[in-house]
Amino acid sequence: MAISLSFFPVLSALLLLLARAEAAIVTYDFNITWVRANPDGMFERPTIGINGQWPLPVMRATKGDQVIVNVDNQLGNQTTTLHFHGIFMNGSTNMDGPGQVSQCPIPPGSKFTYNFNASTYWYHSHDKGQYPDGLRAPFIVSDPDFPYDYDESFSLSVSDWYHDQMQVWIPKFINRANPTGAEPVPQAALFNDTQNLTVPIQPGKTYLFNAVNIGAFAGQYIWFEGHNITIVEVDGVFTDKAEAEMIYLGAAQRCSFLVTTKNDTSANYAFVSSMDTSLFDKIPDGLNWNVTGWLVYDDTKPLPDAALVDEFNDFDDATLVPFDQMPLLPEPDQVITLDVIMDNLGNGQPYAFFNNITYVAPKVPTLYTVMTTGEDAANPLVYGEFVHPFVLEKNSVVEIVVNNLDSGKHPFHLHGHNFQAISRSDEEAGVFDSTNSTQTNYPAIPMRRDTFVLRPDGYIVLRFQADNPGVWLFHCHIEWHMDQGLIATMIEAPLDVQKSLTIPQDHFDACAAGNVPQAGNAAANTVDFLDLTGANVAPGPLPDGFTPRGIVALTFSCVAALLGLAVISWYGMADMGKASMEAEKRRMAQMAREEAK
Ligand SMILES: *[C@@H]1O[C@H](CO)[C@@H](O)[C@H](O)[C@H]1NC(C)=O
Ligand SMILES: *[C@@H]1O[C@H](CO)[C@@H](O)[C@H](O)[C@H]1NC(C)=O
Ligand SMILES: *[C@@H]1O[C@H](CO)[C@@H](O)[C@H](O)[C@H]1NC(C)=O
Ligand SMILES: *[C@@H]1O[C@H](CO)[C@@H](O)[C@H](O)[C@H]1NC(C)=O
Ligand SMILES: *[C@@H]1O[C@H](CO)[C@@H](O)[C@H](O)[C@H]1NC(C)=O
Ligand SMILES: *[C@@H]1O[C@H](CO)[C@@H](O)[C@H](O)[C@H]1NC(C)=O
Ligand SMILES: *[C@@H]1O[C@H](CO)[C@@H](O)[C@H](O)[C@H]1NC(C)=O
Ligand SMILES: *[C@@H]1O[C@H](CO)[C@@H](O)[C@H](O)[C@H]1NC(C)=O
Ligand SMILES: *[C@@H]1O[C@H](CO)[C@@H](O)[C@H](O)[C@H]1NC(C)=O
Ligand SMILES: *[C@@H]1O[C@H](CO)[C@@H](O)[C@H](O)[C@H]1NC(C)=O
Ligand SMILES: *[C@@H]1O[C@H](CO)[C@@H](O)[C@H](O)[C@H]1NC(C)=O
Ligand SMILES: [Cu+2]
Repeated sequence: MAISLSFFPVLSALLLLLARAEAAIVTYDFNITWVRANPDGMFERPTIGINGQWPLPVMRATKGDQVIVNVDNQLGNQTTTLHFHGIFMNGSTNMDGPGQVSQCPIPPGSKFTYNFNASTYWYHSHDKGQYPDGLRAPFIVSDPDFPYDYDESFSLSVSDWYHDQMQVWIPKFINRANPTGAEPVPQAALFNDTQNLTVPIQPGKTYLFNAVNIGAFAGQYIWFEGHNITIVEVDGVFTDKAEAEMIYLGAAQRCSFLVTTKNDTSANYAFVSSMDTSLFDKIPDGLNWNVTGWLVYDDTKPLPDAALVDEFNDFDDATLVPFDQMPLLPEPDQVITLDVIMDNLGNGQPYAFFNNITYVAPKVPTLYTVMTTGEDAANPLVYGEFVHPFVLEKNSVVEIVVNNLDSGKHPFHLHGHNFQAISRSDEEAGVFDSTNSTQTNYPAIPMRRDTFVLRPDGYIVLRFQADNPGVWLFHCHIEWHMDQGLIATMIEAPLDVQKSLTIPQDHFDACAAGNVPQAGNAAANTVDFLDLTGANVAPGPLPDGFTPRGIVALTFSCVAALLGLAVISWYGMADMGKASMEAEKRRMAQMAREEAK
């Protein structure tokens, strides 16, 4: 797993003055260590800390600063990496962080330096599904050109929280005893890695909140009682002001907003984040999926309970307009269409797919394949089928269409870029039809961000210009779905990367220490780059004629109530022989008919 760091612009007149001076060098020394923490007050657990502390430090820099992060992996029993989420890593794709993509995972006992220039935001692990274990925090990048006035700013993280470690959860989740791929439901929601957060404020002022969802799974509805909020930035892109009563932040999304306080101090006000329970297969008894904080005008007055909200009326981020008014990019040179499905493979385990391909990490980090395969680096074959590579031409306009053939929401994230989010359908709209002029009626000034939520059984259309040579993942930011393989790899201008990039020695040292090959194609073949023999592959498909989705749907809609989990587990554990599956299918269909009577 890797750790992602997100950067939020924090601005003030003071910073403006400072920033006009020379770009600074900001250095962080991060020993990654196990600590113990109990942020929801219900359970103390081992959590991944930095320099013996958790919550993690909020990283801060000003746009253009050179940031150096010296990582020392002192976990003892896990590799790690850091991903600086939302930072474009323009000219430094090797500093982006995903393990086996742009670097080797950092083995326990090894050191590794990230060195990059801050564009705009959080940081988190991008290795071992690890960031939900605590290795994530906001990264605030101030921009001296921030266009709006405010008096004071706060960073504000929201997240879900699990009591068990990912090394415990992942094998239970991707398991044939969980054939439907039901994601583990978090135990709590957190604000700023705690609950009951109190925020002292003064009347008649304007506060800027840099909010980031650093959670693993749950999207969150966020609102402030008695106060509207004014959105001014999403994912590092300044927007025209937009007033909202409530926002929704999918996993990994950021939003900065202004809150203007009242002129009287007669009461304090709750603010709430509510996990999107539509993502949960079931709501466990006793779960509180909300977390409350308070704007405290007067600390001698009570902190009122949050009022219940009947309906979530969240602001539609697709209607935002970027402050720079950048127009719609021209017609694309390359269109990449990705169909999302969740399904089982022959081992009975649940996986996630783009176009029937589930991501499997290559033997050689993809960037190192770029660097060591000469002209063949422009041939997608060398990266291996299960990396799901797309080679992009320098400066071309690329359109990504994602069709959701699944009934869940997915927050899709592109590394290395903001994309224009030019279309998003409602739920149940079906697949995108590029010949339908209603669907291709794009806004003249589309909003840009780096993470965009795809609705159930609908589609999104994204555009960006390939002006950042490097290796960039495109993936769902729900950690469970990443672990299930919902990832494709954009290999942007690989021959340019070869010419311009130098990889520092400590990056190779991490490979050597972890016995990871550093050269050749995805199979580590350094002689014949087009020979992928021995490359990592996904498990084989289910036998012909077997349709687990049908059975799974039946199991849930009709049979679960009758037979309970025993049937689901039986299904998962059963031999995947065709005859027995067909028999089971008939049995289920029969039961469904009986149930319907
Ligand atoms: C926050 O307050 C609620 C209600 O009093 C309480 O149940 C919960 O344990 C508190 N959380 C923490 C982390 O103290
Ligand atoms: C990191 O760990 C090393 C070795 O234990 C220690 O010498 C150093 O002071 C630590 N650095 C920080 C910033 O805590
Ligand atoms: C790694 O170490 C932590 C802290 O001691 C421990 O809680 C965890 O179970 C260990 N993980 C594995 C996979 O052994
Ligand atoms: C970072 O900025 C410095 C100074 O502006 C520049 O010399 C350097 O090339 C930049 N690094 C990258 C990776 O772009
Ligand atoms: C959240 O925590 C960060 C780091 O401790 C702090 O700087 C920030 O002010 C906190 N935000 C709020 C709203 O209290
Ligand atoms: C918030 O905005 C809505 C409409 O956008 C408006 O009806 C409501 O009165 C506003 N509330 C406050 C507290 O300003
Ligand atoms: C507070 O008072 C100032 C000055 O009288 C006024 O401009 C402002 O609109 C008031 N703010 C609110 C939220 O009522
Ligand atoms: C969480 O908040 C929502 C919105 O107010 C409410 O409908 C729901 O009942 C709350 N859940 C719990 C467990 O309190
Ligand atoms: C995925 O597989 C199904 C069933 O074999 C097939 O109908 C479909 O066309 C495939 N989709 C893609 C994008 O290849
Ligand atoms: C075109 O798309 C719109 C919006 O999704 C839909 O309502 C309409 O039925 C489509 N038209 C055709 C001819 O498919
Ligand atoms: C990367 O930098 C080049 C110029 O050095 C610029 O043209 C391009 O727009 C940048 N790309 C991104 C994504 O920031
Ligand atoms: Cu997803």
